[in-house]
Amino acid sequence: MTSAARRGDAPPPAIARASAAPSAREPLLHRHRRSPPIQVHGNTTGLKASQVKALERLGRRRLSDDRIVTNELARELTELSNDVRRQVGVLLDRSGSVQHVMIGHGSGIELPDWGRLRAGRGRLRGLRLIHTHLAGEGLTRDDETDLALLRLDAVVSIEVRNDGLPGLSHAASLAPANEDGRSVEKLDPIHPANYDFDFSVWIRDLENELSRATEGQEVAEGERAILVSVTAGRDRETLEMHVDELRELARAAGVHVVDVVTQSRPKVDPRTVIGAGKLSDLVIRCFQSDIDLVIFDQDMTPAQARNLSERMELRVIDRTQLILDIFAQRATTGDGKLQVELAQLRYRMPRLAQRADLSLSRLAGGIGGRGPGETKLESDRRRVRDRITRLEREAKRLTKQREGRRRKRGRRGVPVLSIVGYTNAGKSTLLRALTQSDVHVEDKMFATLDPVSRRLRFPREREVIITDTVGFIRDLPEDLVAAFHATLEELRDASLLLHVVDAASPDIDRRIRAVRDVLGELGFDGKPELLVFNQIDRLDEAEAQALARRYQAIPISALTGTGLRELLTESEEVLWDDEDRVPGEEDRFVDLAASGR
Ligand SMILES: Nc1nc2c(ncn2[C@@H]2O[C@H](COP(=O)(O)OP(=O)(O)OP(=O)(O)O)[C@@H](O)[C@H]2O)c(=O)[nH]1
Ligand SMILES: [Mg+2]
Repeated sequence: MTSAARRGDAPPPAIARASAAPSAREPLLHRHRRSPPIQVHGNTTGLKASQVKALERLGRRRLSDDRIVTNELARELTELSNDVRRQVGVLLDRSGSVQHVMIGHGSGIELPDWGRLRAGRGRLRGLRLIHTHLAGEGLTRDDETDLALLRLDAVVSIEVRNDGLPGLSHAASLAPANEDGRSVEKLDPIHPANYDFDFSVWIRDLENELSRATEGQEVAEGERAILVSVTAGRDRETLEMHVDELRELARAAGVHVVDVVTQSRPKVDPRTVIGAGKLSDLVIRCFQSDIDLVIFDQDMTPAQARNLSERMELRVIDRTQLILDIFAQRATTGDGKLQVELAQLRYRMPRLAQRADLSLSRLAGGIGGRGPGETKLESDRRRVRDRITRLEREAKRLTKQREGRRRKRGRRGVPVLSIVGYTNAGKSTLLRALTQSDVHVEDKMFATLDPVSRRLRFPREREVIITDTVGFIRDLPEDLVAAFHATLEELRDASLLLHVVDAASPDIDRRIRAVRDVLGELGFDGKPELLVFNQIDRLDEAEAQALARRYQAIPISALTGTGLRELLTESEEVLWDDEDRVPGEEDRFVDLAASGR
Protein backbone atom coordinates (compact mmCIF):
# COMPACT_ATOMS: atom_id res chain seq x y z
CA MET A 1 0.00 0.00 0.00
CA THR A 2 1.25 3.45 -0.68
CA SER A 3 1.76 5.96 2.05
CA ALA A 4 -1.03 7.99 0.49
CA ALA A 5 -3.34 5.05 0.97
CA ARG A 6 -2.35 4.66 4.59
CA ARG A 7 -3.13 8.29 5.17
CA GLY A 8 -6.56 7.65 3.76
CA ASP A 9 -6.68 11.08 2.22
CA ALA A 10 -9.69 12.38 0.41
CA PRO A 11 -9.17 12.31 -3.34
CA PRO A 12 -6.97 15.23 -4.34
CA PRO A 13 -8.42 17.87 -6.62
CA ALA A 14 -7.94 16.90 -10.24
CA ILE A 15 -5.57 19.78 -10.87
CA ALA A 16 -3.06 18.41 -8.40
CA ARG A 17 -2.73 15.17 -10.22
CA ALA A 18 0.56 15.93 -11.83
CA SER A 19 2.26 16.51 -8.54
CA ALA A 20 1.52 13.80 -6.08
CA ALA A 21 2.23 14.36 -2.42
CA PRO A 22 5.94 14.13 -1.75
CA SER A 23 5.29 11.19 0.55
CA ALA A 24 4.12 9.19 -2.46
CA ARG A 25 7.48 9.78 -4.13
CA GLU A 26 9.44 6.73 -5.11
CA PRO A 27 12.08 5.74 -7.57
CA LEU A 28 11.08 6.76 -11.07
CA LEU A 29 11.90 3.65 -12.98
CA HIS A 30 11.70 0.00 -12.09
CA ARG A 31 13.76 -1.35 -14.88
CA HIS A 32 14.27 -4.88 -13.61
CA ARG A 33 11.34 -7.13 -14.11
CA ARG A 34 12.45 -9.30 -11.24
CA SER A 35 12.14 -6.48 -8.74
CA PRO A 36 9.29 -6.67 -6.17
CA PRO A 37 5.75 -6.01 -7.43
CA ILE A 38 5.05 -2.49 -8.54
CA GLN A 39 3.49 -0.24 -5.93
CA VAL A 40 0.08 1.11 -6.67
CA HIS A 41 -0.15 4.91 -6.60
CA GLY A 42 -3.30 6.38 -5.18
CA ASN A 43 -5.79 5.72 -2.50
CA THR A 44 -6.64 2.05 -2.20
CA THR A 45 -8.64 2.30 1.01
CA GLY A 46 -12.00 0.62 0.79
CA LEU A 47 -10.92 -1.75 -1.96
CA LYS A 48 -11.35 -5.48 -1.59
CA ALA A 49 -8.20 -7.58 -1.40
CA SER A 50 -9.05 -9.07 -4.79
CA GLN A 51 -9.30 -5.62 -6.32
CA VAL A 52 -5.93 -4.62 -4.91
CA LYS A 53 -4.54 -7.87 -6.31
CA ALA A 54 -5.98 -7.06 -9.70
CA LEU A 55 -4.29 -3.66 -9.58
CA GLU A 56 -0.99 -5.25 -8.67
CA ARG A 57 -1.43 -7.72 -11.50
CA LEU A 58 -1.59 -4.80 -13.91
CA GLY A 59 1.98 -4.00 -12.93
CA ARG A 60 3.13 -7.22 -14.58
CA ARG A 61 1.55 -6.54 -17.96
CA ARG A 62 3.69 -6.18 -20.99
CA LEU A 63 2.64 -5.27 -24.54
CA SER A 64 4.58 -5.72 -27.70
CA ASP A 65 6.45 -2.46 -28.38
CA ASP A 66 4.54 -1.74 -31.59
CA ARG A 67 1.14 -1.48 -29.87
CA ILE A 68 -0.04 1.76 -28.27
CA VAL A 69 -2.59 -0.26 -26.31
CA THR A 70 -4.16 -3.67 -26.72
CA ASN A 71 -7.72 -4.75 -26.28
CA GLU A 72 -6.67 -7.10 -23.46
CA LEU A 73 -5.04 -4.34 -21.44
CA ALA A 74 -7.92 -1.98 -22.16
CA ARG A 75 -10.39 -4.55 -20.96
CA GLU A 76 -8.49 -5.31 -17.80
CA LEU A 77 -8.46 -1.59 -17.02
CA THR A 78 -12.11 -0.93 -17.78
CA GLU A 79 -13.43 -3.98 -15.95
CA LEU A 80 -11.50 -3.13 -12.84
CA SER A 81 -12.42 0.52 -13.14
CA ASN A 82 -16.09 -0.38 -13.48
CA ASP A 83 -15.80 -2.64 -10.48
CA VAL A 84 -14.27 -0.04 -8.16
CA ARG A 85 -15.97 2.99 -9.77
CA ARG A 86 -12.70 4.87 -9.90
CA GLN A 87 -10.32 5.71 -12.67
CA VAL A 88 -7.55 3.18 -13.17
CA GLY A 89 -4.41 3.81 -15.19
CA VAL A 90 -0.96 2.57 -16.11
CA LEU A 91 2.20 4.21 -17.39
CA LEU A 92 3.95 2.16 -20.05
CA ASP A 93 7.51 2.59 -21.18
CA ARG A 94 8.59 2.23 -24.81
CA SER A 95 9.33 -1.45 -24.49
CA GLY A 96 5.67 -1.92 -23.58
CA SER A 97 6.25 -2.68 -19.86
CA VAL A 98 4.04 -1.22 -17.18
CA GLN A 99 6.12 1.11 -15.00
CA HIS A 100 3.44 2.52 -12.74
CA VAL A 101 -0.10 1.59 -11.75
CA MET A 102 -2.45 4.30 -10.53
CA ILE A 103 -5.85 4.33 -8.95
CA GLY A 104 -7.77 7.59 -8.92
CA HIS A 105 -11.25 8.69 -8.04
CA GLY A 106 -14.41 9.07 -10.09
CA SER A 107 -13.22 11.87 -12.29
CA GLY A 108 -9.48 12.09 -11.94
CA ILE A 109 -6.28 10.26 -11.29
CA GLU A 110 -3.02 11.30 -9.75
CA LEU A 111 0.26 10.45 -11.42
CA PRO A 112 3.35 9.61 -9.41
CA ASP A 113 5.76 12.43 -8.69
CA TRP A 114 8.80 12.16 -10.90
CA GLY A 115 10.89 14.43 -8.85
CA ARG A 116 12.32 17.22 -10.92
CA LEU A 117 13.81 15.20 -13.71
CA ARG A 118 13.66 16.96 -17.03
CA ALA A 119 13.32 15.26 -20.32
CA GLY A 120 16.00 16.45 -22.74
CA ARG A 121 15.38 19.30 -25.16
CA GLY A 122 12.72 18.37 -27.66
CA ARG A 123 12.55 14.94 -26.06
CA LEU A 124 9.67 13.04 -24.62
CA ARG A 125 9.73 11.17 -21.37
CA GLY A 126 9.37 7.72 -22.89
CA LEU A 127 6.23 6.94 -20.91
CA ARG A 128 2.61 6.93 -21.99
CA LEU A 129 -0.48 7.10 -19.85
CA ILE A 130 -3.32 4.69 -20.48
CA HIS A 131 -6.29 5.24 -18.19
CA THR A 132 -10.04 4.92 -17.92
CA HIS A 133 -12.79 7.53 -17.96
CA LEU A 134 -16.01 6.55 -16.23
CA ALA A 135 -18.36 9.23 -17.55
CA GLY A 136 -17.74 8.75 -21.24
CA GLU A 137 -15.72 11.94 -21.42
CA GLY A 138 -12.97 12.25 -24.02
CA LEU A 139 -9.57 13.67 -23.19
CA THR A 140 -9.80 16.32 -20.49
CA ARG A 141 -7.82 19.44 -19.83
CA ASP A 142 -5.93 17.51 -17.13
CA ASP A 143 -4.94 14.89 -19.67
CA GLU A 144 -3.51 17.57 -21.93
CA THR A 145 -1.73 19.27 -19.04
CA ASP A 146 -0.06 16.05 -18.00
CA LEU A 147 0.89 15.37 -21.57
CA ALA A 148 2.75 18.67 -21.68
CA LEU A 149 4.01 18.96 -18.13
CA LEU A 150 5.36 15.45 -17.99
CA ARG A 151 6.36 15.27 -21.66
CA LEU A 152 4.45 12.02 -22.00
CA ASP A 153 4.72 10.08 -25.24
CA ALA A 154 0.93 9.96 -25.40
CA VAL A 155 -2.18 10.01 -23.29
CA VAL A 156 -4.92 7.48 -23.93
CA SER A 157 -8.26 7.54 -22.18
CA ILE A 158 -10.62 4.64 -22.57
CA GLU A 159 -14.33 4.98 -21.94
CA VAL A 160 -15.77 2.44 -19.53
CA ARG A 161 -19.07 1.01 -20.76
CA ASN A 162 -21.83 0.05 -18.37
CA ASP A 163 -21.00 -3.62 -18.86
CA GLY A 164 -17.38 -2.91 -17.93
CA LEU A 165 -16.05 -3.44 -21.43
CA PRO A 166 -13.96 -0.82 -23.19
CA GLY A 167 -15.80 1.80 -25.20
CA LEU A 168 -14.08 4.34 -27.41
CA SER A 169 -10.45 5.14 -26.86
CA HIS A 170 -9.16 8.72 -27.14
CA ALA A 171 -5.46 9.25 -27.77
CA ALA A 172 -3.33 12.35 -28.09
CA SER A 173 0.31 13.36 -28.27
CA LEU A 174 2.09 16.69 -28.25
CA ALA A 175 2.15 18.44 -31.60
CA PRO A 176 5.38 19.77 -33.04
CA ALA A 177 5.21 23.57 -33.45
CA ASN A 178 2.79 24.34 -36.25
CA GLU A 179 1.25 27.31 -37.96
CA ASP A 180 -2.25 26.90 -36.55
CA GLY A 181 -0.88 27.00 -33.02
CA ARG A 182 -2.23 23.55 -32.24
CA SER A 183 -0.58 22.19 -29.14
CA VAL A 184 -2.00 18.70 -29.09
CA GLU A 185 -2.46 16.17 -31.86
CA LYS A 186 -5.56 14.05 -31.30
CA LEU A 187 -6.24 10.76 -33.00
CA ASP A 188 -9.80 9.96 -34.01
CA PRO A 189 -11.53 8.06 -31.21
CA ILE A 190 -11.71 4.37 -32.03
CA HIS A 191 -12.13 1.11 -30.20
CA PRO A 192 -8.84 0.13 -28.52
CA ALA A 193 -8.73 -3.10 -30.47
CA ASN A 194 -8.59 -1.17 -33.72
CA TYR A 195 -5.34 0.81 -33.49
CA ASP A 196 -3.46 -0.40 -36.53
CA PHE A 197 -0.26 1.65 -36.58
CA ASP A 198 3.17 0.70 -35.32
CA PHE A 199 3.59 2.68 -32.10
CA SER A 200 7.38 2.35 -31.97
CA VAL A 201 7.75 3.85 -35.46
CA TRP A 202 5.12 6.51 -34.74
CA ILE A 203 6.78 7.70 -31.56
CA ARG A 204 10.22 7.75 -33.16
CA ASP A 205 8.90 9.88 -36.02
CA LEU A 206 7.17 12.23 -33.63
CA GLU A 207 10.26 12.71 -31.53
CA ASN A 208 12.35 13.35 -34.64
CA GLU A 209 9.87 15.93 -35.77
CA LEU A 210 9.86 17.61 -32.37
CA SER A 211 13.61 17.92 -32.26
CA ARG A 212 13.73 19.08 -35.89
CA ALA A 213 11.31 21.87 -35.09
CA THR A 214 13.66 22.88 -32.32
CA GLU A 215 16.77 22.87 -34.47
CA GLY A 216 15.26 25.14 -37.09
CA GLN A 217 14.74 27.91 -34.56
CA GLU A 218 17.10 30.81 -34.29
CA VAL A 219 18.76 30.41 -30.97
CA ALA A 220 21.44 32.83 -32.08
CA GLU A 221 22.09 34.81 -28.94
CA GLY A 222 20.25 35.13 -25.74
CA GLU A 223 17.62 33.02 -24.20
CA ARG A 224 14.28 32.18 -25.76
CA ALA A 225 11.41 33.63 -23.83
CA ILE A 226 7.64 33.79 -23.77
CA LEU A 227 6.00 36.90 -22.34
CA VAL A 228 2.82 36.54 -20.32
CA SER A 229 0.35 39.19 -19.25
CA VAL A 230 -3.11 39.26 -17.69
CA THR A 231 -5.47 42.19 -18.27
CA ALA A 232 -6.38 42.28 -14.56
CA GLY A 233 -8.69 45.24 -14.90
CA ARG A 234 -6.79 47.00 -17.69
CA ASP A 235 -8.33 47.53 -21.09
CA ARG A 236 -6.93 45.80 -24.15
CA GLU A 237 -5.14 48.88 -25.40
CA THR A 238 -3.29 49.39 -22.13
CA LEU A 239 -2.45 45.72 -22.01
CA GLU A 240 -0.93 45.90 -25.46
CA MET A 241 1.11 48.94 -24.56
CA HIS A 242 2.41 47.19 -21.48
CA VAL A 243 3.25 44.11 -23.48
CA ASP A 244 5.13 46.21 -26.04
CA GLU A 245 7.09 47.75 -23.24
CA LEU A 246 7.84 44.35 -21.73
CA ARG A 247 9.04 43.27 -25.14
CA GLU A 248 11.40 46.26 -25.24
CA LEU A 249 12.64 45.43 -21.77
CA ALA A 250 13.27 41.85 -22.82
CA ARG A 251 15.18 43.11 -25.83
CA ALA A 252 17.23 45.38 -23.60
CA ALA A 253 18.09 42.32 -21.50
CA GLY A 254 19.21 40.44 -24.59
CA VAL A 255 16.33 37.99 -24.54
CA HIS A 256 14.79 36.63 -27.72
CA VAL A 257 11.02 36.94 -27.42
CA VAL A 258 9.43 34.00 -29.20
CA ASP A 259 5.81 34.41 -28.22
CA VAL A 260 3.38 36.47 -26.19
CA VAL A 261 0.50 34.98 -24.22
CA THR A 262 -2.21 37.24 -22.85
CA GLN A 263 -5.31 36.46 -20.86
CA SER A 264 -8.38 38.56 -20.15
CA ARG A 265 -9.43 38.06 -16.57
CA PRO A 266 -10.58 40.52 -13.96
CA LYS A 267 -7.91 39.60 -11.45
CA VAL A 268 -4.69 37.67 -11.42
CA ASP A 269 -5.03 34.13 -10.18
CA PRO A 270 -3.74 34.12 -6.60
CA ARG A 271 -1.90 30.87 -7.10
CA THR A 272 -0.59 31.00 -10.63
CA VAL A 273 -1.28 34.52 -12.02
CA ILE A 274 -2.91 33.07 -15.13
CA GLY A 275 -5.76 30.57 -14.93
CA ALA A 276 -5.19 26.83 -14.82
CA GLY A 277 -6.33 26.25 -18.41
CA LYS A 278 -4.13 28.99 -19.78
CA LEU A 279 -1.25 27.66 -17.78
CA SER A 280 -1.40 24.27 -19.42
CA ASP A 281 -1.57 25.95 -22.85
CA LEU A 282 1.49 27.88 -21.86
CA VAL A 283 3.36 24.78 -20.76
CA ILE A 284 2.66 23.14 -24.08
CA ARG A 285 3.73 26.22 -25.99
CA CYS A 286 6.97 26.39 -24.05
CA PHE A 287 7.66 22.82 -24.95
CA GLN A 288 6.90 23.32 -28.62
CA SER A 289 9.07 26.40 -28.93
CA ASP A 290 11.91 25.16 -26.76
CA ILE A 291 11.63 28.03 -24.31
CA ASP A 292 14.22 28.77 -21.63
CA LEU A 293 12.41 31.48 -19.77
CA VAL A 294 8.92 32.79 -19.07
CA ILE A 295 8.51 36.47 -18.20
CA PHE A 296 5.37 37.71 -16.46
CA ASP A 297 4.28 41.31 -16.87
CA GLN A 298 2.66 41.13 -13.44
CA ASP A 299 4.85 40.97 -10.41
CA MET A 300 4.56 37.58 -8.77
CA THR A 301 4.18 36.92 -5.08
CA PRO A 302 6.75 34.49 -3.71
CA ALA A 303 4.07 31.78 -3.63
CA GLN A 304 3.07 32.42 -7.24
CA ALA A 305 6.70 32.32 -8.30
CA ARG A 306 7.16 29.00 -6.58
CA ASN A 307 3.98 27.47 -7.96
CA LEU A 308 4.76 28.57 -11.47
CA SER A 309 8.32 27.41 -11.66
CA GLU A 310 7.38 24.10 -10.12
CA ARG A 311 4.52 23.54 -12.52
CA MET A 312 6.45 24.63 -15.54
CA GLU A 313 9.89 23.24 -14.74
CA LEU A 314 11.22 26.41 -16.32
CA ARG A 315 12.73 29.62 -15.08
CA VAL A 316 9.87 32.03 -14.48
CA ILE A 317 10.58 35.68 -13.70
CA ASP A 318 8.52 38.85 -13.46
CA ARG A 319 8.95 42.35 -14.81
CA THR A 320 10.77 43.54 -11.72
CA GLN A 321 13.31 40.77 -11.97
CA LEU A 322 13.76 41.53 -15.64
CA ILE A 323 14.44 45.20 -14.89
CA LEU A 324 16.79 44.25 -12.08
CA ASP A 325 18.58 41.99 -14.49
CA ILE A 326 19.02 44.77 -17.04
CA PHE A 327 20.43 46.94 -14.29
CA ALA A 328 22.78 44.19 -13.24
CA GLN A 329 24.00 43.88 -16.81
CA ARG A 330 24.51 47.63 -17.13
CA ALA A 331 26.04 48.50 -13.79
CA THR A 332 29.65 49.50 -14.28
CA THR A 333 30.64 51.55 -11.26
CA GLY A 334 31.14 50.00 -7.86
CA ASP A 335 28.33 52.14 -6.58
CA GLY A 336 25.89 51.02 -9.26
CA LYS A 337 26.79 47.37 -8.81
CA LEU A 338 26.31 47.62 -5.10
CA GLN A 339 22.89 49.14 -5.44
CA VAL A 340 21.71 46.60 -7.98
CA GLU A 341 22.91 43.74 -5.84
CA LEU A 342 21.14 45.21 -2.86
CA ALA A 343 17.89 45.55 -4.80
CA GLN A 344 18.18 42.01 -6.12
CA LEU A 345 18.83 40.55 -2.71
CA ARG A 346 15.95 42.44 -1.16
CA TYR A 347 13.64 41.24 -3.89
CA ARG A 348 14.77 37.66 -3.62
CA MET A 349 14.91 37.42 0.13
CA PRO A 350 11.28 36.37 0.68
CA ARG A 351 11.50 33.99 -2.26
CA LEU A 352 14.70 32.54 -0.97
CA ALA A 353 13.21 31.97 2.44
CA GLN A 354 10.54 29.68 1.11
CA ARG A 355 12.48 27.52 -1.22
CA ALA A 356 15.96 27.29 0.08
CA ASP A 357 15.94 23.58 -0.61
CA LEU A 358 15.35 23.46 -4.30
CA SER A 359 15.59 25.15 -7.61
CA LEU A 360 18.02 27.85 -6.68
CA SER A 361 20.95 26.20 -8.29
CA ARG A 362 18.79 24.94 -11.10
CA LEU A 363 17.23 28.30 -11.65
CA ALA A 364 20.35 30.30 -11.14
CA GLY A 365 22.22 31.91 -13.98
CA GLY A 366 20.93 33.53 -17.11
CA ILE A 367 18.35 36.27 -17.30
CA GLY A 368 16.80 37.02 -13.96
CA GLY A 369 19.47 35.08 -12.21
CA ARG A 370 22.34 37.29 -13.10
CA GLY A 371 24.10 39.64 -10.82
CA PRO A 372 27.02 40.08 -8.61
CA GLY A 373 25.24 38.39 -5.75
CA GLU A 374 24.46 35.12 -7.46
CA THR A 375 26.97 32.95 -5.68
CA LYS A 376 25.86 34.41 -2.36
CA LEU A 377 22.29 33.49 -3.17
CA GLU A 378 23.16 29.84 -3.01
CA SER A 379 24.07 30.21 0.58
CA ASP A 380 21.51 30.18 3.32
CA ARG A 381 19.16 32.97 4.34
CA ARG A 382 21.35 34.11 7.13
CA ARG A 383 24.31 34.74 4.94
CA VAL A 384 22.13 36.64 2.50
CA ARG A 385 20.85 38.76 5.33
CA ASP A 386 24.39 39.42 6.49
CA ARG A 387 25.33 40.39 2.99
CA ILE A 388 22.41 42.82 2.82
CA THR A 389 23.50 44.43 6.05
CA ARG A 390 27.07 44.76 4.81
CA LEU A 391 25.94 46.26 1.53
CA GLU A 392 23.66 48.69 3.29
CA ARG A 393 26.53 49.88 5.43
CA GLU A 394 28.71 50.31 2.36
CA ALA A 395 25.90 52.15 0.55
CA LYS A 396 25.60 54.56 3.47
CA ARG A 397 29.32 55.26 3.33
CA LEU A 398 29.14 55.99 -0.38
CA THR A 399 26.16 58.28 0.14
CA LYS A 400 28.15 60.29 2.67
CA GLN A 401 31.01 60.57 0.20
CA ARG A 402 28.67 61.79 -2.50
CA GLU A 403 27.10 64.27 -0.14
CA GLY A 404 30.54 65.68 0.57
CA ARG A 405 31.22 66.10 -3.12
CA ARG A 406 27.85 67.74 -3.64
CA ARG A 407 28.39 70.19 -0.82
CA LYS A 408 31.68 71.29 -2.32
CA ARG A 409 30.04 71.84 -5.65
CA GLY A 410 27.16 73.67 -4.02
CA ARG A 411 29.56 76.06 -2.39
CA ARG A 412 30.89 77.00 -5.77
CA GLY A 413 27.36 78.09 -6.57
CA VAL A 414 27.15 76.33 -9.92
CA PRO A 415 23.53 75.69 -10.80
CA VAL A 416 22.57 72.17 -11.81
CA LEU A 417 20.35 71.33 -14.72
CA SER A 418 19.12 67.75 -14.52
CA ILE A 419 17.78 65.81 -17.46
CA VAL A 420 15.08 63.41 -16.37
CA GLY A 421 12.54 61.39 -18.29
CA TYR A 422 11.18 58.04 -19.31
CA THR A 423 13.74 55.51 -20.41
CA ASN A 424 14.80 55.76 -24.07
CA ALA A 425 13.32 59.27 -24.47
CA GLY A 426 16.63 60.68 -25.68
CA LYS A 427 18.10 62.14 -22.49
CA SER A 428 21.67 61.13 -23.21
CA THR A 429 21.32 62.27 -26.81
CA LEU A 430 20.28 65.68 -25.52
CA LEU A 431 23.24 65.88 -23.13
CA ARG A 432 25.47 64.93 -26.00
CA ALA A 433 24.00 67.56 -28.27
CA LEU A 434 24.26 70.29 -25.66
CA THR A 435 27.75 69.55 -24.43
CA GLN A 436 29.45 68.04 -27.43
CA SER A 437 30.37 65.05 -25.38
CA ASP A 438 30.31 61.46 -26.40
CA VAL A 439 28.12 60.04 -23.65
CA HIS A 440 26.63 56.68 -24.36
CA VAL A 441 23.45 56.64 -26.43
CA GLU A 442 21.64 53.50 -27.42
CA ASP A 443 18.25 52.48 -28.67
CA LYS A 444 17.76 50.32 -25.61
CA MET A 445 15.94 50.90 -22.39
CA PHE A 446 18.17 51.81 -19.48
CA ALA A 447 21.20 52.48 -21.63
CA THR A 448 22.26 54.98 -18.97
CA LEU A 449 22.57 53.75 -15.44
CA ASP A 450 25.11 55.84 -13.61
CA PRO A 451 24.61 59.58 -13.61
CA VAL A 452 26.82 61.62 -15.92
CA SER A 453 27.63 65.30 -15.34
CA ARG A 454 29.02 67.75 -17.86
CA ARG A 455 29.65 71.45 -17.87
CA LEU A 456 27.51 73.59 -20.06
CA ARG A 457 28.50 77.18 -20.77
CA PHE A 458 25.89 79.84 -21.20
CA PRO A 459 26.59 83.36 -22.49
CA ARG A 460 28.08 85.90 -20.09
CA GLU A 461 30.46 83.31 -18.72
CA ARG A 462 27.61 81.62 -16.99
CA GLU A 463 28.11 77.98 -16.36
CA VAL A 464 25.89 75.17 -15.27
CA ILE A 465 26.40 71.52 -14.55
CA ILE A 466 24.08 69.40 -16.59
CA THR A 467 23.41 65.85 -15.47
CA ASP A 468 21.93 62.86 -17.23
CA THR A 469 20.39 60.18 -15.04
CA VAL A 470 18.88 56.76 -15.18
CA GLY A 471 15.59 56.65 -17.07
CA PHE A 472 12.28 56.07 -15.36
CA ILE A 473 9.60 53.58 -16.17
CA ARG A 474 6.04 53.00 -15.08
CA ASP A 475 5.62 51.02 -11.87
CA LEU A 476 9.29 51.30 -11.08
CA PRO A 477 9.87 48.46 -8.64
CA GLU A 478 10.00 49.69 -5.07
CA ASP A 479 13.32 48.06 -4.40
CA LEU A 480 14.78 49.85 -7.36
CA VAL A 481 13.46 53.23 -6.37
CA ALA A 482 15.06 52.63 -3.01
CA ALA A 483 18.29 51.48 -4.57
CA PHE A 484 18.51 54.42 -6.89
CA HIS A 485 17.61 56.90 -4.27
CA ALA A 486 21.32 57.27 -3.93
CA THR A 487 22.16 57.94 -7.57
CA LEU A 488 19.09 60.06 -7.95
CA GLU A 489 20.25 62.15 -5.05
CA GLU A 490 22.01 64.15 -7.72
CA LEU A 491 18.58 65.50 -8.48
CA ARG A 492 18.42 67.05 -5.04
CA ASP A 493 20.79 69.75 -6.23
CA ALA A 494 18.94 70.40 -9.44
CA SER A 495 17.81 73.98 -9.93
CA LEU A 496 15.81 72.93 -12.93
CA LEU A 497 14.59 69.63 -14.31
CA LEU A 498 14.51 69.13 -18.06
CA HIS A 499 11.80 66.53 -18.39
CA VAL A 500 12.47 64.88 -21.74
CA VAL A 501 9.55 63.11 -23.41
CA ASP A 502 9.62 61.05 -26.58
CA ALA A 503 6.95 63.02 -28.43
CA ALA A 504 6.48 60.22 -30.94
CA SER A 505 5.62 57.59 -28.34
CA PRO A 506 2.05 56.34 -28.31
CA ASP A 507 1.40 57.07 -24.65
CA ILE A 508 2.84 60.44 -23.80
CA ASP A 509 0.47 61.05 -20.88
CA ARG A 510 1.19 57.78 -19.18
CA ARG A 511 4.93 58.30 -19.47
CA ILE A 512 4.83 61.85 -18.17
CA ARG A 513 2.75 60.66 -15.25
CA ALA A 514 5.12 57.78 -14.53
CA VAL A 515 8.09 60.15 -14.43
CA ARG A 516 6.29 62.63 -12.20
CA ASP A 517 5.21 59.80 -9.91
CA VAL A 518 8.78 58.72 -9.37
CA LEU A 519 9.91 62.31 -8.87
CA GLY A 520 7.14 62.68 -6.34
CA GLU A 521 8.19 59.52 -4.51
CA LEU A 522 11.69 60.91 -4.30
CA GLY A 523 10.39 64.21 -3.01
CA PHE A 524 11.46 66.27 -6.01
CA ASP A 525 8.03 67.26 -7.27
CA GLY A 526 8.43 70.86 -6.15
CA LYS A 527 11.33 71.54 -8.51
CA PRO A 528 10.86 73.78 -11.53
CA GLU A 529 10.45 71.64 -14.59
CA LEU A 530 10.59 72.32 -18.30
CA LEU A 531 8.71 69.81 -20.39
CA VAL A 532 10.83 69.00 -23.44
CA PHE A 533 9.23 67.13 -26.33
CA ASN A 534 12.05 65.35 -28.07
CA GLN A 535 12.23 63.39 -31.32
CA ILE A 536 9.90 65.77 -33.17
CA ASP A 537 11.81 64.90 -36.33
CA ARG A 538 9.77 61.73 -36.24
CA LEU A 539 6.52 63.69 -36.37
CA ASP A 540 4.89 65.87 -38.93
CA GLU A 541 5.89 69.49 -38.19
CA ALA A 542 2.40 70.90 -37.70
CA GLU A 543 1.51 67.95 -35.52
CA ALA A 544 4.63 68.46 -33.43
CA GLN A 545 3.89 72.15 -32.91
CA ALA A 546 0.27 71.49 -31.94
CA LEU A 547 1.29 68.77 -29.54
CA ALA A 548 3.90 70.95 -27.87
CA ARG A 549 1.43 73.82 -27.54
CA ARG A 550 -1.12 71.57 -25.95
CA TYR A 551 1.34 70.48 -23.26
CA GLN A 552 3.20 73.79 -23.10
CA ALA A 553 6.31 71.87 -23.96
CA ILE A 554 9.40 72.90 -25.89
CA PRO A 555 9.59 70.90 -29.10
CA ILE A 556 13.10 69.74 -29.97
CA SER A 557 15.05 67.11 -31.79
CA ALA A 558 18.20 66.21 -29.96
CA LEU A 559 19.24 64.36 -33.06
CA THR A 560 18.93 67.18 -35.62
CA GLY A 561 19.39 70.10 -33.22
CA THR A 562 15.99 71.64 -33.89
CA GLY A 563 14.73 73.68 -30.94
CA LEU A 564 17.89 73.49 -28.84
CA ARG A 565 18.29 77.26 -28.94
CA GLU A 566 14.79 77.81 -27.55
CA LEU A 567 15.45 75.20 -24.93
CA LEU A 568 18.57 76.99 -23.73
CA THR A 569 16.85 80.38 -23.73
CA GLU A 570 14.02 79.10 -21.60
CA SER A 571 16.40 77.27 -19.28
CA GLU A 572 18.39 80.41 -18.78
CA GLU A 573 15.27 82.36 -17.96
CA VAL A 574 14.31 79.94 -15.26
CA LEU A 575 17.81 79.52 -13.91
CA TRP A 576 18.69 83.17 -13.55
CA ASP A 577 15.32 84.73 -13.79
CA ASP A 578 16.89 87.83 -15.30
CA GLU A 579 15.10 90.69 -16.83
CA ASP A 580 18.34 92.37 -17.77
CA ARG A 581 19.47 90.05 -20.48
CA VAL A 582 21.23 92.04 -23.19
CA PRO A 583 19.24 91.98 -26.42
CA GLY A 584 21.10 90.24 -29.16
CA GLU A 585 22.71 87.82 -26.81
CA GLU A 586 20.35 85.07 -27.92
CA ASP A 587 22.40 84.89 -31.07
CA ARG A 588 25.27 83.49 -29.11
CA PHE A 589 23.02 80.62 -28.13
CA VAL A 590 22.73 79.72 -31.74
CA ASP A 591 26.45 79.16 -31.93
CA LEU A 592 26.51 77.42 -28.65
CA ALA A 593 23.67 75.11 -29.52
CA ALA A 594 25.02 74.45 -32.97
CA SER A 595 28.53 73.81 -31.78
CA GLY A 596 27.14 71.68 -29.02
CA ARG A 597 26.07 69.05 -31.48
N1 LIG B 1 14.72 60.30 -34.36
C1 LIG B 1 15.23 60.67 -33.21
N2 LIG B 1 15.80 59.76 -32.40
C2 LIG B 1 16.33 60.16 -31.23
C3 LIG B 1 16.27 61.51 -30.81
N3 LIG B 1 16.85 61.59 -29.60
C4 LIG B 1 17.25 60.34 -29.27
N4 LIG B 1 16.95 59.49 -30.26
C5 LIG B 1 17.21 58.04 -30.29
O1 LIG B 1 16.53 57.42 -29.23
C6 LIG B 1 17.31 56.34 -28.70
C7 LIG B 1 17.50 56.52 -27.20
O2 LIG B 1 18.31 57.64 -26.97
P1 LIG B 1 19.09 57.84 -25.62
O3 LIG B 1 19.66 59.21 -25.67
O4 LIG B 1 19.99 56.70 -25.34
O5 LIG B 1 17.88 57.81 -24.62
P2 LIG B 1 17.90 57.92 -23.03
O6 LIG B 1 16.70 58.69 -22.64
O7 LIG B 1 19.21 58.38 -22.57
O8 LIG B 1 17.65 56.41 -22.67
P3 LIG B 1 18.07 55.56 -21.36
O9 LIG B 1 19.41 56.03 -20.91
O10 LIG B 1 18.10 54.18 -21.90
O11 LIG B 1 16.99 55.76 -20.37
C8 LIG B 1 18.61 56.33 -29.47
O12 LIG B 1 18.51 55.38 -30.49
C9 LIG B 1 18.69 57.75 -30.04
O13 LIG B 1 19.42 57.80 -31.23
C10 LIG B 1 15.64 62.46 -31.70
O14 LIG B 1 15.54 63.64 -31.44
N5 LIG B 1 15.15 61.96 -32.86
MG1 LIG C 1 20.60 57.51 -21.48
